[in-house]
Amino acid sequence: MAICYNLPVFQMRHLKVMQAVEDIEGKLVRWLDSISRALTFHELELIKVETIGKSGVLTLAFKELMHLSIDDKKLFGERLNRAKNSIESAIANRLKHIEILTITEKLKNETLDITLPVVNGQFGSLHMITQTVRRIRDHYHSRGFLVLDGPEIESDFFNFDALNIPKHHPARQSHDTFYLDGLEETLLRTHTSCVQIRTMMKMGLPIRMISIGKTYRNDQLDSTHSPMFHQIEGLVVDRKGITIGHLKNELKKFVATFFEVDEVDIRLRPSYFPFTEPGMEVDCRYTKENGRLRITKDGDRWLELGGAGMVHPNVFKASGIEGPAQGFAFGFGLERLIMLRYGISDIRVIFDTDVRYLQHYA
Ligand code: FA5
Repeated sequence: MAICYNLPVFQMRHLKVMQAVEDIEGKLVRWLDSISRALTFHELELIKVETIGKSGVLTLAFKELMHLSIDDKKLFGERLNRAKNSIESAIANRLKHIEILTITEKLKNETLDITLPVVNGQFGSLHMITQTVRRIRDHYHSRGFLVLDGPEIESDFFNFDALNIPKHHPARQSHDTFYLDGLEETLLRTHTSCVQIRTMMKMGLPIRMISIGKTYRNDQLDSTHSPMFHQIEGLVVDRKGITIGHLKNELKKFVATFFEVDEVDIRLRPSYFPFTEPGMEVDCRYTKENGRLRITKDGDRWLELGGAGMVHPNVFKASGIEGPAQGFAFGFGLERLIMLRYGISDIRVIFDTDVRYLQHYA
């Protein structure tokens, strides 16, 4: 409708706004259609700027309302608001849709085609820890051991008390423990011996199991210590007939498989672990050839591998084992074994992300 310029001012304003509102309502279908077909955030932004943006046609029309009578304000205000609401909700809906489209497209482009040929002949490889864990698991599986897991976040009870290490026992000092903030008596396990207790409580006798997993101690990182390391725990228990001889035999078999040698010589040296009686340190014979370590039964030196012993009666008691019980347990540090086998002199190499190491030891 054309505006007639000899009308009074208030009527002219009325007509101007009415024309603007009709214009907007006429274009609304086209805008909504463009919004519903927009494929990018940019396209949506352009429509928003044209309509409800700072200088958009609807915003300007709203500004004109203030010059109108109350009735006109109400009438045109309602019509403008209806148009504005439908534009806003259409934009919001389309925005969600475009977000999904964008993510889907991104995922499609990031898909890894595993059928593509390998570039430069560079294959991935298993980390030495994974390789070693698998080898040790295979060895014990073949000897009829169950492979069990335990939680890394433990209670004081399983990590210490049940293993005959009550509060204020000096042995707690040698395990510099990470306690969890705000959780009383909850800690990161300092050794895998807690799995002994959990297994005895759950399974009863007889038991023939190993457990391999992460352990944590507040030790300074240096060439032989890491605050996070892995341990292998072994436990064999029955009502009777399990002796130190069985322990020694099992250790010999493990060392021979692990170091891929036919014969090994093992020495059990008296030591103290509160959860064993007697407790012992496990050494094995080796020799050094051209600076490299070689495990051999004729070696002239002894290498320390870990701890072992016969399970202490207090441990059976804490685990709820009633009646006669006899058994042995052992515990080794996985990284120390890896260092010996691969000839690594610094434990940090194992945790380093240097691809050259990973490729070298693959
Ligand atoms: C123990 O942890 C006993 N639970 C082992 C055991 C099990 C004894 C069953 C008897 C019967 P020990 O604190 O010595 O013992 O630790 C065992 C091995 O973990 C050590 O011989 C060493 O190889 C490894 N180890 C200990 N602390 C660290 C560390 N910070 N970094 C890397 N390896 C470590």
